[in-house]
Amino acid sequence: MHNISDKEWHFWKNNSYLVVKGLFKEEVPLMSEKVDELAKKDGNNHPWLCFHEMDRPEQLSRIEHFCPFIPELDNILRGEKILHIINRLMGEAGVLYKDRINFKYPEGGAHSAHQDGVAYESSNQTYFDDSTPPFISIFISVDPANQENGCLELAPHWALDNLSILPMEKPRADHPNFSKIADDIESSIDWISIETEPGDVIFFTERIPHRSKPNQSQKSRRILYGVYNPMQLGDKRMKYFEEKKKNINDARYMVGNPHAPVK
Ligand SMILES: O=C(O)CCC(=O)C(=O)O
Repeated sequence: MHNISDKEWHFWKNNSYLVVKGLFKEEVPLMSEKVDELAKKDGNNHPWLCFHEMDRPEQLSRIEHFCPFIPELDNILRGEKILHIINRLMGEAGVLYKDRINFKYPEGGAHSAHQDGVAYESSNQTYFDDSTPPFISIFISVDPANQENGCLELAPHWALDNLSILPMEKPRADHPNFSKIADDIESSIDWISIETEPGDVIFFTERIPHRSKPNQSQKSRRILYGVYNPMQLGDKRMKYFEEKKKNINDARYMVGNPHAPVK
């Protein structure tokens, strides 16, 4: 079990992200196997959701909502090892809100600059609600992620209590639901690249701006993601996916995401 040190806590408070090296190193072969099994079952006749790249619709981009069907990945995303850290960083109990795998195949997969919280508003939950701790995402490297294959890039010095929502734009007339942080704001940020090895975990909040570049290597870059909300808001996971399935191409789900509308 990894106990967050005072130094790590201080860093988290001042930066809204934290890297824990090697947290799931032992689980890498299992994660890799299960992620590959899912990738082979690409298609719309499964209970999980498959999304494809906006500019290469034959190319798998992400899979969501697999936890109820893949116990090995569920155990990782809902296990004590991760919740112990989430609870500490959140300052209260957290619960899994959504599960996804991002596949970034050669030449593809860039994620445009965005803040995740802009996509999480639903019913009485508002953007960047300052009455609750922020939702926390975890990025678990199944493959190495580096400058060449498009690792995660984050805005520097984004304090935990920074509630700024950066101006957005819709740059693609051919994909009117897709949005991202406005270009002039994006280029004014001095982005930091976080390189990871398999098993490393990046924790980051819904408020910190982030992005990633396309994969310019010859191998895929697979990342397992969990998003956690404060338990005081309830266990919202099933409701989130029920709502999403009803209106899968809603603009809310295409904030920064490079995936094509689902037919
Ligand atoms: O996987 C990445 O490179 C970034 C993913 C991301 O920003 C997202 O899924 O919201």
